[in-house]
Amino acid sequence: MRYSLASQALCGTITVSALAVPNEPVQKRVQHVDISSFKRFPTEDPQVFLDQSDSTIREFFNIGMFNDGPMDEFGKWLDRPQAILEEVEDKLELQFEKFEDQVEDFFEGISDSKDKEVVQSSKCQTKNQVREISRAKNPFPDFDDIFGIPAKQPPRQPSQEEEPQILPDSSRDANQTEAAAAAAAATCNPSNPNVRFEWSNYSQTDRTAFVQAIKCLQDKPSGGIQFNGSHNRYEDLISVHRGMTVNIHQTAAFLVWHRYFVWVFEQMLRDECGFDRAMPWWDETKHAGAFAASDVFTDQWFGNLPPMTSNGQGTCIETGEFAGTTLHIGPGSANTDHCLSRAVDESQTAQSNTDFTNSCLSMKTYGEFANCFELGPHGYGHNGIGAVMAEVSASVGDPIFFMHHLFVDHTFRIWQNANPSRRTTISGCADKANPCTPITLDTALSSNGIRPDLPVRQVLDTLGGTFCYRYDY
Ligand SMILES: [Cu+2]
Repeated sequence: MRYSLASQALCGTITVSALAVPNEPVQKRVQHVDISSFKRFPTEDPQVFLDQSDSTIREFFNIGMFNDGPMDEFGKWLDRPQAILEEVEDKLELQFEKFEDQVEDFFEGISDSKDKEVVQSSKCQTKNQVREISRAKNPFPDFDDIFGIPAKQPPRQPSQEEEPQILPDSSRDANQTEAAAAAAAATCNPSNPNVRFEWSNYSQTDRTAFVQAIKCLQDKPSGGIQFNGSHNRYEDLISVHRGMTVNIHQTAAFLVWHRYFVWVFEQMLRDECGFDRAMPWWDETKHAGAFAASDVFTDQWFGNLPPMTSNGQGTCIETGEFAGTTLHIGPGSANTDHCLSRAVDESQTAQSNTDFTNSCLSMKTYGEFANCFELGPHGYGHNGIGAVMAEVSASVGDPIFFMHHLFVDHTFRIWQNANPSRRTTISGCADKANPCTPITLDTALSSNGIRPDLPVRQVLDTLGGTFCYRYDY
């Protein structure tokens, strides 16, 4: 199944078409457009345009604009969850038929008016005039204006020569207030946010900088006695996660709190350890059933991933950048010195596969998706890596925790991309009390003071201003 937006303003004719089936185009003159090449929208804020548009157009543009990934030369979204594509296919075809009718009506109208001459004699050199007329009369924009350069751009491969772009990010200010966050909301350009690169697309120098910044946190003193059991700045994060475990797992806070937590971690790397690169993420679906072979688990980076011992125990990690790490928080509520250990069970990591992930992505409600993914690939990832990672409350002790939760956040964002309302609504219980406290857009997410609390409404939108990031696919 392939989609492409065809957009042409050729001598007075605009053709817009959806191509649903290869070799069976519903329209001629199809032009394949990489939507990642969006330059601008007819309204300053793309969201305003989307909000004013028909719901299906909105859905289409939402997918187009916010889809995290490239298209191939046939206009097919790469790595786009198939379920979402299938869901929208019929709607798209209908919508584009309607659109074409409107465009035809519009030009028929022109041919009966004083603009007729303009159109008939337009040829190509008066294309701009036709566009002006079209812009004035057509409820839809001239798509050339939206797309900018209608050429496919190759997937971005960061390298030493071309480091991933980091935009000035006011959210890095540790002393940021709510007001500053609100001000920042006006500055996130959704078409040019920070990009989180999948590990295999993340350069060697970026990998080094990222891992060294984590080690830097481990070498800094704890922020204070409020972080129970902590012996260093990194362990403050373990302490915060453990202290909140009951309310942030198996509640509606799971996805938003962990997104916020990964952001807190990112801000610490930047503000406290000088990390100034793009963030990575780790696509676990590529390594389902073979985590140990992933090159995050190498001597160069996070160390190896040994199998469970014959008596079901983990093995202390003695290779990689975190070799010999002593953890002081955990297991559970204890504060006992213990090593960073792992115990892979690939039958569990096998559950982090694309089918399982897609089955969660097909869920319609926040609660269904969250539950599916938390207990599914998220849980299997923790348990599959094993040992420290398998002990929920103190699992942050293994730095791979953040790579795992970047994968969780990636999936959350892909789920949100399918429908704009998923960035502005939430439901469910914020705790396990009976009756529970309902989660709302104003529910505060806290890191016990490591960074300012943020309300759910800001965390739901990764392009909302406080956050300004997308994933490379
Ligand atoms: Cu957690």
